[in-house]
Amino acid sequence: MANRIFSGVQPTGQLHLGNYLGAIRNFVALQGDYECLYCMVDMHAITMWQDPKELTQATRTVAASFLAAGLDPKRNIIFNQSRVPAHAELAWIFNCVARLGWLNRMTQFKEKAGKQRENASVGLYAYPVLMAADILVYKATHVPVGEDQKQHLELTRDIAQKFNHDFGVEFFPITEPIIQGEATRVMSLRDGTKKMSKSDPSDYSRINLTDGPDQIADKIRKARTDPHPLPETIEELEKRPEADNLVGIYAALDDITRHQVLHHFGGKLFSDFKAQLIDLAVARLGPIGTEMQRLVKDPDHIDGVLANGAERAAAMAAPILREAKRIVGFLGA
Ligand code: AQP
Repeated sequence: MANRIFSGVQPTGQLHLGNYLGAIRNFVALQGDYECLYCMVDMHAITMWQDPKELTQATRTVAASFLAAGLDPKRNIIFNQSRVPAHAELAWIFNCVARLGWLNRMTQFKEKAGKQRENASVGLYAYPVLMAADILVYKATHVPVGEDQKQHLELTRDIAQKFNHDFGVEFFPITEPIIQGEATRVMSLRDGTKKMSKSDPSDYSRINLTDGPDQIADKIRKARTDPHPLPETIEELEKRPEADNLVGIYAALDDITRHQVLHHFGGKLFSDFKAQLIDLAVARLGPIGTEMQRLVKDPDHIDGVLANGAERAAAMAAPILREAKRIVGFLGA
């Protein structure tokens, strides 16, 4: 089977450095070697309340970030999820394959629902099942994601395996995650033990892709560190979460290893290191932010890209969904 990639980003809130280094940048790197579908997962977004106007706008902004980061809409299929109903249809079949016990173990639901579990939407609970449908409705073989999505990917594999086993077929592939780079889990700039996240109330916890040079510099300067100079070894680094995070970000942005960063900066003061990190981050992220700002001013262009992508995605999904329905025994499939 040909290698095929699917990955999605939720159009919620501000896209940040974690989304970029954990996911979007890898999408760009993979576009030559695989057939790729990249999606704004708006149906996932509404598992938590979204203001309708902001959802529409955020969908365009995520699309703009994909294009600004270097994804070519001709070589890749770029679209928003809700335009291709096959995702929802396959998700229903998978709701009947996945087991409650499997979903009960999902840590993202526990984190997002928190103490308000009884009040969480059914969609938030079923989120990983829809994610499995997103991937398998295209028989995607690989999914580039950040570390936080690993458990959901395992569930996708379990669903594919159970479907194949229950119906005695070899229909869905057992998808492999691609979790690569030196920053697969970028942490908050305020707390090295918490993931950098769109929903963190502190804007200083993250670098947004639309932040200008002054904001990037200010946030990195204020990023929490410990009082010691940078460590000299990886073993020492791993005991210091804030240092580890900044070194990982530097390594990922410069396409080198943490080891190489320490070779250069080990024993130096954080103030020196941060000054270099600011220059690097501004050089790498500045052009993306500027291009995003330009693209969002032309919503017709973005809407055209998404409409075209959805058409191509729907055509690819249709025969796979039809066959899945036939396997299940749905009359008329
Ligand atoms: N901190 C991160 N480090 C590395 N990768 C990350 N990703 C998210 N945060 C980090 C990866 O970005 C892709 C798209 O994420 P998403 O928007 O679909 O999911 P998310 O996890 O909901 O993003 P946030 O920022 O963490 O949002 P909230 O605050 O709502 O929880 C995925 O590949 C993800 O792994």
